[in-house]
This record gives sequence, structure tokens and C-alpha cells, in this order.
Amino acid sequence: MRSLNLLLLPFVLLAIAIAQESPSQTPSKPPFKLQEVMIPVRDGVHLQTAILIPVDQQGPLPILFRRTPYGVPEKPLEQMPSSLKELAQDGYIFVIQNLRGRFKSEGKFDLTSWVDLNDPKATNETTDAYDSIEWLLKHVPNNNGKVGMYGVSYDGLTTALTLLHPHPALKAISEQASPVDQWMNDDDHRYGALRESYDFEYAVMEQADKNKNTHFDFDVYDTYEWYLDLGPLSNINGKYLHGSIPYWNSTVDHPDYDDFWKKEAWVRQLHASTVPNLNVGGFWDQEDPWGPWQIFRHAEESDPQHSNFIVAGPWYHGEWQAAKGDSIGLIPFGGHETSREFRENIEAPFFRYYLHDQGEKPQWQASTFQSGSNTWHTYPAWPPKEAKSTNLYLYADGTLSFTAPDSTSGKKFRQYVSDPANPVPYRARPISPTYPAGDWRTWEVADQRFVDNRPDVLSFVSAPLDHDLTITGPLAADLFASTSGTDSDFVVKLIDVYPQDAQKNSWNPDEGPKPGQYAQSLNGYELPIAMEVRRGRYLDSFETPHPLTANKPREWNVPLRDHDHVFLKGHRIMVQIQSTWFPVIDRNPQKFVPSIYQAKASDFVSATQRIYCSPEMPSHLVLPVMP
Ligand code: PG9
Repeated sequence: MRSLNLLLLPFVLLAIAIAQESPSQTPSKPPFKLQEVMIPVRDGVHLQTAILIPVDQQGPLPILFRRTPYGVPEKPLEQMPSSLKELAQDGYIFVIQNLRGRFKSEGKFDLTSWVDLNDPKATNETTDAYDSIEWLLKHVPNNNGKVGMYGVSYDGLTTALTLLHPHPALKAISEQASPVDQWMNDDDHRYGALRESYDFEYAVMEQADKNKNTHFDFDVYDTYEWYLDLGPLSNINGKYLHGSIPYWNSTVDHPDYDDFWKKEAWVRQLHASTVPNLNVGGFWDQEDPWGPWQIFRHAEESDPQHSNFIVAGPWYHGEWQAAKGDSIGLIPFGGHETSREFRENIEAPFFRYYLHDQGEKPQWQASTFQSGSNTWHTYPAWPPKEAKSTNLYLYADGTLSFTAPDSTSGKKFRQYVSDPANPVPYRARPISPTYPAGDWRTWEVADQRFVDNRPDVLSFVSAPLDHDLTITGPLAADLFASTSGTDSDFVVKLIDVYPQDAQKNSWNPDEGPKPGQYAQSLNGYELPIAMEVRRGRYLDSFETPHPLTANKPREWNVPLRDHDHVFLKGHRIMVQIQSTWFPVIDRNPQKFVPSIYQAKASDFVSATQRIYCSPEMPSHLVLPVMP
């Protein structure tokens, strides 16, 4: 296994990125004095904490606190990181702390977010934050008694966990891309289907060595090939980890939604807005696209102060903290620098209002940067009341229509053979290791033409739209499907197909494109808007898996999360359906076994999959269409 020099870590490890990467372009004097302290918490454990005091601090300032498993700055920053620029202009004492069991912090890091509020002796991320805030208020000179917390992903999780028992001085938080339930969605599973490459590679990164972030050393260039050669999941421990990574062992030992995962699903304990919170999520977040919406919805159960907000944009994981955010992959954002605009116009004013008592409270509940139209929007409520739930039907001739099939519609189903020995790649091969993040960040916007001619991928496509179609709110697919196996997966993708002449090509017609340039065009591009998988064994119960009845069609509900997108006039809508999505999702053996972690190579079998498109079984998507 390889370890990485902290300075070389990718943006996804935002803790380090903020501290040591993304300097602003203009050289300036060091912006902060750095002090390292070991903060004691209630069980005597000491947590390594970096305090960044603005060199030009005049009077008392609020504290902005971030808690991370990825390492804290150990030497003063030479320049202001671009992601802190907008906040720093208002004046904050920034504090960054390593979680217990990471780097110099004492104690044990177990990668779970269990919080038992009824156990007075328990320590967890909620109590560690509480105790640290108490200490900081007493020991950091010249603080104004107000604390805010913020952070992306793991740092967003530790921020959000304070909602379960906030310190009274915690006046505002911004949870950004926090997971909330690692079995149901986000990093590690999707409704029980294992995110194989992510769960495995991340657990190794965080638990192979306390003092560093470790990268599994793949001995094959294309990880698709590595995972396929691996065979059944039991070989991960059998051949490589030998039980050395606790989180991977827990994953294997708890295949179903049992008490282990229900405790992990900390958001089940949240039923009110306890601290003003700016939730932030990315529509193309390849890791934690679901958690922020769940936190927002749980806090909405009781929010008399109207201090629970959500912001979302067309971003990969954490992109809103990148310097500009003017595009994702090949998709430009119409000249907007969405990340800078978010920080300048939303994030900084939010903390300014709650921690500096200046400016105005947001007058909206949700704000989005809408893809397709490339415009900022605000909504008084989410989902917007005017969005009308509209069915888009799949037809067996490969078309899509807003009209339901009737008795004259012809063929009633389409079918394909799904072979776990030849799974559909989730992005074009060769597939790099997940970290350092590189290509991983933008795979959710990759052109889906790379699979739409495979015999095991069904594509359905609409006629070109004669007007813009705006979808704002939660989407879902409602499939009627069967398999000849006794377990199976269905992956649904909603795709925006650009016209063939979407973009004027930039090369000289006499010379032709430079190598690689032809594939960089948006002409005919198939842009995924929403994608998700459902695993058959969990259709009736997440707690107790059931076999499917071979060849018996049944309804499959596939939630496709919240979005805000405009399919522009002239574009077409496409739906793709497939049964493998490898190796981001592990292969379903397609034969029911009590636990897929114990499946043998011989359990993996081909199956014939059918999607029904008849009046009795009208497979469709449910879209929140704006007037
Ligand atoms: N997605 C990462 C993560 C967060 C929380 C738990 C496990 C993984 C991250 O980027 O921090």
C-alpha cells in the first residue's frame, strides 16, 4: 500500500486542500499565526488542533471550527487558500482539529458515526465537538463567544453531527456533502448495493495507518480488470486485507440493514432544526449526493425559526470549494464562477449574519444553480409547490413519451442478457484508482455513448424537445421488470442528449481536429442527469433479503434524488437501463444467496432481464416538471 505526501493529496481531501492547496494567485504575507494545541475531551483523550489567528486581528472575532480525519496544517500557511478568501474577509479565528485516532489525536478512529445520546459516558463526534468548543471559548484569546462549524464530506459529517446535541455557543453551521446513512446511500452503498471500489479503497485509505492516508497499491493499471479478476468479495480479505481493516470487516459482517447500520444512520435521531444550518450538496456529487437533502428534510420536521436552508449546484464532490467552479468535466456553466459566487453571495453572508450580526438572513429556503439554463434560483420552499409530477413512459420500440402506452402500442417488453462475467463499466476504461481523485471526480458527467451500444444496456430516447423542459425537485423511476434469476440489480440513468450541432467545432476544417479533440465536443453528448441502482433482494425489506421469483415481473421503485435541470429545446431525453455498473457497484450474483459477501464464484450466473412497457405494466420515470 502506498502512502501519500500530505501536500500531494487531491482536492477531495478538503481538509488538507484548504490548508495547503489552492493558494490565491497573488503572493501576500502569511495570513494567520498558527498555534497547535492538544484539546482534552471528557474521557481524557487529547485532540490535535490547529488554531489560525488572523495576523491583523483587531478586536474579538467568532471562531470557525472544522473537524477532520485528514490532517491539520502543521506549519503556517504562506497564502490565503482561495476557498477561505471570502470568509476570511469578514474576520474569523479558524480552528481545525484532527478527529480522535487520526494523526496526533489520541484515541481510536472507527469510521462510524454512532451517537448514543442516552449513554452519559459515551464519547463520539458530537461530544468531542461539544467539549472542544467549550475549551476553545475559554482558551482562545479575543474570541467573541460565537462559534460556527463548516466542512465538506467527512468534515461535513462532523459538522452535522453537532445538530444532535449542539453547544449553546454554536450559532451556525454549514454542513456540506455529509453522509447520513452509509447503507442506504452516499459513499458505501446504494439501497444495500455495495459501492465496492469506494468502500474498499476508502476504508484502506483511512484505516491502514493512523498517521497517514494510505492508497491501496493496485498491481493492474485498469482497476476494472483488477476487481473482475478478484472474483467474489470474500477474496478481498482472503487474498489482500486478511481482516486488517475494521471498517471493511464490518461491511462484510453486516450485509443487511441491521442495528449496526441503523446506528450509523445518525440522521434518524434528527427531528428538528437545532442550529441554523446551510446544507450544501452537489447534483453530480460522486460520493455524498443524498445526505444534505436528508439532513435538510429531517430538520424541516420542526423549524420555527426558519433557519434550515439548502443550496445545491451542478457540482462534483466539494466543487463549491474549488477556486472558480466554472465547469464540470466538459460541461461549462455559462460564464459563471459558481463556486466563488456561492462563497461570496451565500456562504459568507450566512455566517456573517449569524456570527457577526451583520447583513440579512437568507429570504429563501433553497437556492440552486440550475444546470442546463446555467442560472441561479431561489425557492421559498423545497420542493417548489408549482412542480407537477409528470410521468415519462418507456416504449418497447426504444422511444419515450409523456403519453401512457395503450393497447395499440405494440411490443410489450424489451430484454437483454446480463452477464456478471462481463459487467458494464461505470465509466470508460481504463478506470483509475478512486484516490487520488483525478477522473473519479467527474465520472458522473461522462458521455454515456461509451455504453449505449452494448447489448446489455437498453436505451430509450425521446423526440427532440420543442420547448425547454425544467425539472425541479425529487425524481424517481417506476419500472416493471423481471429477471430469469432469483436476485438482480437494475440501474436507471436519466440522460440529456445534446443536439448533433450543439457546439461549433473549433478546429480548422482543412486540418481536422488535433488528437483527442474530436471527443471533447458536446455534439451529440449524452449527459447523465440522474443515476441510481436498486438491488432486488431488498425490494420488500431492507432488513431481511428475499429472493425474487424467476421470470415474474414486479414493480421496482428507483429513487433518483433531487435535481434542478433544464432540458433545452432541441435536446432529447434518454433513459438507459442496465443490470451491472462495475466496479462502483459490486456484481449481483443474480442467484439469491444469503449474503453476497459469502458468494462463491459459481454463484454468479447470467440472467435474462425484461423491462415491461405495456398498458398494464407501464415502466416510467416520474419527473417534477415546472410550469
Ligand atoms: N466521501 C468521504 C467520506 C465521508 C464520510 C465518511 C466516509 C467517507 C469524504 O470525502 O470525506
